[in-house]
Amino acid sequence: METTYIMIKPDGVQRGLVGEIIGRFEQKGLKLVGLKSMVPSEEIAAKHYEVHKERPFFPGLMKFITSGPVVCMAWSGVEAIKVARTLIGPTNGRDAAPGTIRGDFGMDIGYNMIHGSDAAETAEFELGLWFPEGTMNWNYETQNWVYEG
Ligand code: IDP
Ligand code: MG
Repeated sequence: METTYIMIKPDGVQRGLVGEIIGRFEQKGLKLVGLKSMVPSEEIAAKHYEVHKERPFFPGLMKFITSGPVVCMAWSGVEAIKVARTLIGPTNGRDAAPGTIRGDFGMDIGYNMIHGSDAAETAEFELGLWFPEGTMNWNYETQNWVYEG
């Protein structure tokens, strides 16, 4: 079991896609272990995107991410990090296949509606950053019908 950090970005909230996006993770069979909404501070946004700080798009990315509410989520499951990235699709919505979130709803590289951790170490870092209070431990009864073994 893995837990991944997923975040609906301000464009996803502004466009009324919160329910649609959460529904896709839920229907896939992932388990929701954290959910909240906030307007990110400059500080948390800069830490989250620290790896991109030298990139030309960084100032625009900071302005975008701090511009309004985001929805912060933690989802668990077998290989949850990879599964979530597959549901999300590639960075540029114009390259993303139909059926993926970015492929179905996006036309842009920056405004791509959603973030998903890309590896185990980044998931751990991002979950600690956005959910310092920790995530929920609950008995997901449906799991017995999602996984055979
Ligand atoms: P990812 O979200 O698919 O993992 P990253 O390369 O990690 O993509 O980039 C982080 C975020 O920075 C992207 O989701 C997107 O919002 C933004 N971004 C990445 N590349 C560009 C770009 O070339 N122009 C504008 N924004 C970008
Ligand atoms: Mg990334």
